[in-house]
Amino acid sequence: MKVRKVMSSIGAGALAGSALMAGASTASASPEIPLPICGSQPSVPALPQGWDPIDGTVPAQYVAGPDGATGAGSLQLKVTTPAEKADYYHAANVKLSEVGALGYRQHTEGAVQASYQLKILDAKRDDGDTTGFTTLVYEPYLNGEPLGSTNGFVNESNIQNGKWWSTRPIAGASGQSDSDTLSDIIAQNPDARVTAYGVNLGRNNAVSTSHVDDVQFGCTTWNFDPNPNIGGSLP
Ligand SMILES: [Ca+2]
Repeated sequence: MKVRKVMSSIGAGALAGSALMAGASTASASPEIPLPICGSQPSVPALPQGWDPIDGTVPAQYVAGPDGATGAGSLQLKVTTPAEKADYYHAANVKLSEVGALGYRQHTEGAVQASYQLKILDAKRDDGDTTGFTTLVYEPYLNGEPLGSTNGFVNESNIQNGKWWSTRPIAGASGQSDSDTLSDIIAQNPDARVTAYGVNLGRNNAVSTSHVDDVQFGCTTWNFDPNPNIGGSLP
């Protein structure tokens, strides 16, 4: 609530594009975090609104379509070799126990669907790593959906209730073969917090092209589109 009071005093609209300010919940130095902007929000190449790759080897692309995309287009993640990785993330600073509804829409041609990911700090690492870093991953194929092309967009809704796996060994989850519900992971990692959320395809995936749209993190849903054609001429 402190954040919202600050926002209202200095004008939330002026900050909505730059979307960075200090965390409000602790007196110690906090990482800058994006403003929580509720509702459906546009992310386009000219104004990504805080979306960036983290360690992808091939860029995520804003593209027109495919059919069924919300608005004019979507975000394309495409890998052509198992060494490639395409990802796109938005910063956050929320305790894992306090995240709201999570979801996305994905459309896949090829082998593997794009995953939804949460970057985590302060989880209980089994190997003694004190940062508690891990990435929690939701994969459609680990949640009852077949691998391969989807023949259109699939709504992955309320995935906070699904099974997740952890890229690092943490209490309650260790690797792809040990997926667990988010609530069980939260129960065993009560201090875990989310530092970023996003979507990913690869590494170690066969040739796949996935389109993603309407990425939901709590009250915010991101609609990826190409730049709008504003038309007219500049003065
Ligand atoms: Ca869209």
